[in-house]
Amino acid sequence: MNNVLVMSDNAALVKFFMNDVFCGKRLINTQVDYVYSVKNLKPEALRELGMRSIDFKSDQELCEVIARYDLIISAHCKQIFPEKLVESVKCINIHPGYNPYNRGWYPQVFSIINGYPVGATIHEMDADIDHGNIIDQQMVPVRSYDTSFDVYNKILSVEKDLILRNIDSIIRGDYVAIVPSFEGNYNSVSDFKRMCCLGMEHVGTLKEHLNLLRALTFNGYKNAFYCEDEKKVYVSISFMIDDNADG
Ligand code: 0FX
Repeated sequence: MNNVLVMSDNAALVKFFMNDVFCGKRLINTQVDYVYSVKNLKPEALRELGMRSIDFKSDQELCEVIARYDLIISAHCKQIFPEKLVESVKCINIHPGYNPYNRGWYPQVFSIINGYPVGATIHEMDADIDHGNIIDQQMVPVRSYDTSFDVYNKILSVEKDLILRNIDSIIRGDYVAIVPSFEGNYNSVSDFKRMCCLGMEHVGTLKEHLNLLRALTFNGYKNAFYCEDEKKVYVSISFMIDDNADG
């Protein structure tokens, strides 16, 4: 019997794991538990899925996990996995970026700005963030009029394809993982927040400014802003595409 722990702070991905990945024949020899990280401040949707939180900063919880599980799958998880964990149990990360480009937070936001490839990666975890050997990955195309939201939705779709394509070999442990050929770069959530404050005197090309605004446009979030009359003015951008270019 394999004991698998799925750790995720993303309810859509958890539903996918429950309904489409760990279902039917895959459950014959596999016991799967689902947890979210203690850092998650809005866990209601995950609780509704029957999940409980876990805190890897608690040595007791960490030791219980190490003793119980053969495989841990991290899927958009907000807590960093400690070195002791990744060195004791096989830990695999599903990451919404094309490693090693723009490792860390919100890869598509940074890719829209710096032009680095973006997509999804499944990789072995080591003590650095989004850093281990790559099991499989796929790029998504980014058009000049895609917002962060548009690219993110393409990434989620590719992530699901990658999971289905690799899950059996991950459980069997007979996949081939490749060492990334360079270190890549890392972006933090503070890098993202700094970008959200628009420098109104900033000088750049129109393309650079369009890229900045579409990188910060994501349905449901207020990101880019400037201040006027002691108020924050939030800015997002929309593009309208006319298929009939001659019309
Ligand atoms: O589930 P997830 O997509 O995962 C994110 C990071 O992309 C991932 O690299 C990290 N390992 C994980 C812990 O967090 O998280 P989310 O639902 O918070 O964000 C989804 C997208 O929403 C993000 O790519 C950009 C956008 N977003 C998110 C926040 C919180 C914004 O545009 N503004 C925001 O304030």
